[in-house]
Amino acid sequence: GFTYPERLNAGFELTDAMVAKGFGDRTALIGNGRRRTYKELADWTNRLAHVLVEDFDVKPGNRVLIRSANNPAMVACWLAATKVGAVVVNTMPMLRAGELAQIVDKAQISHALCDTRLMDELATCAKASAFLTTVVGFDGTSNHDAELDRLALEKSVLFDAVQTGRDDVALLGFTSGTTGTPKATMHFHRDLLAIADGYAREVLNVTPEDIFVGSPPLAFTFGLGGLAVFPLRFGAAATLLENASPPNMIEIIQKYRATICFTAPTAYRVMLQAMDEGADLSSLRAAVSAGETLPAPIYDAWIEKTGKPMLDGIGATEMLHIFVSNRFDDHRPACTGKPVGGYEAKVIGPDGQEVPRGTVGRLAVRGPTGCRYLADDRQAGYVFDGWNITGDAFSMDDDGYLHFAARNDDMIVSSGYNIAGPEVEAALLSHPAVSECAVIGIPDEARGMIVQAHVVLAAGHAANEKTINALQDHVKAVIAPFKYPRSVVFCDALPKTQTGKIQRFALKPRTDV
Ligand code: 3SK
Repeated sequence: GFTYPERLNAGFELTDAMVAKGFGDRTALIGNGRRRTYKELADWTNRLAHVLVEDFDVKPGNRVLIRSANNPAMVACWLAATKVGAVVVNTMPMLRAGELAQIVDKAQISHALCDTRLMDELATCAKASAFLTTVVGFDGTSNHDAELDRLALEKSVLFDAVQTGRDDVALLGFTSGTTGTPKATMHFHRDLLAIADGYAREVLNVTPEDIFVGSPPLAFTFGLGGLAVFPLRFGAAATLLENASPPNMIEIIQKYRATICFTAPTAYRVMLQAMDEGADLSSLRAAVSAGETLPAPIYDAWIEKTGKPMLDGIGATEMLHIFVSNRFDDHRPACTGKPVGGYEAKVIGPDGQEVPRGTVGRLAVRGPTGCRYLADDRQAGYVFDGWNITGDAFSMDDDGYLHFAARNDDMIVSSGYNIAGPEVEAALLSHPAVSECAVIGIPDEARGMIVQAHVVLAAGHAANEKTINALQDHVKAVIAPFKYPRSVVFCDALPKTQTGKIQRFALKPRTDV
């Protein structure tokens, strides 16, 4: 494990402490066409911290929601809220009012900092909320043209970060789980540093010369680690893209000579094609792939084209970040590697006992970070005897390498996003044309998986393209649009158990559409 002082504030450690260590003039963040040094970031976050305390009465322990796409202002808001001892909940821009309300209620959020371009859905949520009393807008384009920014301009660049304890909760990472009912995982100030001091130091060997790029939203702990904590912990730079499509990432890698990329296999497939067409991605020294199974052909093609391995890893919001990974000098195709320093892993059977090598079972892991659900009965199902029992099925070979077999749950992973089938079903069922439905993941060349909805129509509705479009638009309107069923098929009935429960596993992917 790692030892940290009893009084520890991760927001301070990633800003002012870095200036004190001599990184003040180095670039910390690149975004919205501007570079910001560590000194500028420290000053910016200190001004914001003053606003939070003096103008909005944020107290240590208050839960503060941040709503934004990936940009420097979001990172600054997160660091400032962390400095004042708040518990931060980062959220994705695509979330709708209903999804935000679930988060606000679960985490009892009192304050929200919101990119002014994304205010509508949050305002709808706030109007109906008993908890959310204060919503403040910030300028995600970094032109300082919103309430939070204007107030900050008046403040001092010096702020004494709250002396939080190393075991005080700093972050709530939300995960929708298989039922679609969100769970919040609590992470301490020390956890935020431990993922950098473990994975980023040991596996990536991050140096101040590194320039990070990637696609995961900062609202996922995968993105927050890879695009904020890791670079800032080591005096490196992060490039932040509001739209991290593969072409945009390719452009940024070439423009800034980025060295470390965090994204999903589907984006690496596009990068391989782009290299064939002349793109120069030779600056990348580390290509981290997680969130989806890495197909061996992509892994092989990457090595062939770049001469460097792709680093496949497995992480979880519950564990904060990656805990099993390949290494630059120790990697194999179709293999997720070995536990990251500080973590132990084993594969267990239904009785909780370790299974023989080569046998598929549930992956259990323990280490410096671990699952603490906020007020949730599901804690007992996830953590047993100090071991975190993940939702993934793996086998361990004779040499101790872990091999992914399947997800144990109903989660559909599409282009790196986790989509809970039941949530999509609930959205479909709220449309009058749907009498019954079930959602499954089906293989897809470009996205790994896509959502396929099997729908039994209500009387009077036609099984045609118009209805499909209407259902897709409806889902996009009620939940985050990335969750919509890209494939919709109609059927007369759904397979059910004798007690009437829908048997999703009995649904076969349909390609006749
Ligand atoms: O694989 C994931 O789902 C994940 C989640 C959180 C942090 C990191 C990763 C890779």
